[in-house]
Amino acid sequence: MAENTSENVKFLKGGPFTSHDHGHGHGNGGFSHSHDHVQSHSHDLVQSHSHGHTHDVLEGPGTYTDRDQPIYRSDWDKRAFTVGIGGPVGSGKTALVLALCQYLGDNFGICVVTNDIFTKEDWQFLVEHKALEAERLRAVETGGCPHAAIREDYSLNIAEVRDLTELFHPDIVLLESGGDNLAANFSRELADYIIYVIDVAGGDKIPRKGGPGVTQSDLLVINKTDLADAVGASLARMEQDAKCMRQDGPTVFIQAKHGLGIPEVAEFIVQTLKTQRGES
Ligand SMILES: Nc1nc2c(ncn2[C@@H]2O[C@H](COP(=O)(O)OP(=O)(O)OP(=O)(O)O)[C@@H](O)[C@H]2O)c(=O)[nH]1
Ligand SMILES: [Mg+2]
Repeated sequence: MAENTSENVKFLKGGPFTSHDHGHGHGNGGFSHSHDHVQSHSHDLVQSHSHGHTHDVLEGPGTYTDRDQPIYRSDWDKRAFTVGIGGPVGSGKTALVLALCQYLGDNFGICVVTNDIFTKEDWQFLVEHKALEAERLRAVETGGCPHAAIREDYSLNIAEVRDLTELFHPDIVLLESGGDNLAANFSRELADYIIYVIDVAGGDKIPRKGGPGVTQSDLLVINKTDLADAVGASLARMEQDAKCMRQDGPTVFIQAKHGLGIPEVAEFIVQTLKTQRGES
């Protein structure tokens, strides 16, 4: 395994001076981008601000059954299967990424891209814990609201996935979003499979509060079940609310830090990978 140093891992920085050629702009100070879309899309942006990106104004949280479906594609040799892992700050996204690398790493080629606002903290954590060879771990510094880099202008992340695919031909690239709020969710054009991580410590109200991550992710993960008693959270209530908010879409309870529930999460990922690659 290669030595884990900051020198042998790429660290990218987003910002207003990055410029690519693309058909639509986002009203963010000249930051436009290009990517090879399998499907074209448009953004119905109601508001435009000048703080780095624009915000979608949501009419509602959407529903699991009507969520954007995975985009059919066959360019796996250019862009590996991507798993987006989003969720509020501190819910356990990085702990889940580490656990998935450890669980899947022997049987699947894995790479990881972390997103942080102004640091490379999560990348550092994964390097220090030897989640993978350091070369397979990349950090994107988003420099703004994290959801911009996973939904509105995900060109930096797509570029990383393409580069990692060319270098390592991985089966799976795990993309960790920066910690965000309940309004954030991955673009389907970036993530083939979308996991949203919330935690018990946030209170058992979180599933019923909804938001696109809770309602429209392919898999809702509820982490830190070991803390339920400490914070007075009812897991049964969370399960019931999640079921209701997601029209019976899947929810898995885990303890990422202790490796509990990880095989179940991994199984969802692998099944979807096989289905999308036409292997099952
Ligand atoms: N008790 C408990 N703590 C956990 C569990 N999983 C993660 N943690 C802890 O929760 C804290 C936050 O975990 P992270 O994995 O950094 O969370 P994150 O969602 O990646 O955080 P950001 O990227 O900063 O948004 C860390 O101190 C973890 O050790 C768990 O299952 N149980
Ligand atoms: Mg993290």
